[in-house]
Amino acid sequence: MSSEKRVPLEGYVEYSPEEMQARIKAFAGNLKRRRTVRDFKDSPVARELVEQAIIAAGTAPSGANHQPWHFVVIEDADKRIALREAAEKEEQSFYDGKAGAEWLDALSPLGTDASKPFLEHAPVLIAVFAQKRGGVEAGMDKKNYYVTESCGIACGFLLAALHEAGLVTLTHTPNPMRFLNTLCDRPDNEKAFMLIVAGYPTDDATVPEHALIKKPLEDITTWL
Ligand code: IYR
Repeated sequence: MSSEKRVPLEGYVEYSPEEMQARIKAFAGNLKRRRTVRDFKDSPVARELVEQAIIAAGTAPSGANHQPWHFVVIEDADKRIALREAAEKEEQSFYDGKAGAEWLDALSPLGTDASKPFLEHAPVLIAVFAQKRGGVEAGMDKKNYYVTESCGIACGFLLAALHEAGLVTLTHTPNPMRFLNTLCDRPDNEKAFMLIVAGYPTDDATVPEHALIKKPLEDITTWL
């Protein structure tokens, strides 16, 4: 039985066709400048920027609108050091062979290794947790749906928002991420989904050339 109640659509803005073209070009052009950065300054980030970015992430569509995510913002220096130590331990075994030859080969143009100094030096780490159970309001305990898809979209919004604010980011997925539950004091029914590092790039920050290769439109699109 449906308990549906409907309200008028509010907030829709109709643009002229010219405005639409200009807006989408500006938006795409802006996102095109986003790079994953690993060289962070230790300059602090204003809390309001992170809060607004999380507000943006929290508007993502989700299964049954249950919003199956929780964002833990880690600013505390001791916590960042502890996180670096725990992540580097996992990464060491990953790079020492657990990853397998094909994976390590795929990573070689990025030049990544087990050393993760940015986890200590970047001012903000956002650990995103995925919730198996929850509901449309905090404290509910219903089954959540499409949790991975929902959290993936929310992380996309979060990355876009932080970029829009003028910060640089790194999506980091230490594997396994169980240690994040303890470190962030999150319950067992939540699973660490992604760690997003945010801050300002150092003046001499570099990115791998490999990262500049983006598939052209015709390679990623089919029109029927
Ligand atoms: N989590 C590891 C390995 C890694 C995996 C992928 I796939 C990347 O695109 C980048 C890194 C690390 O952070 O080094």
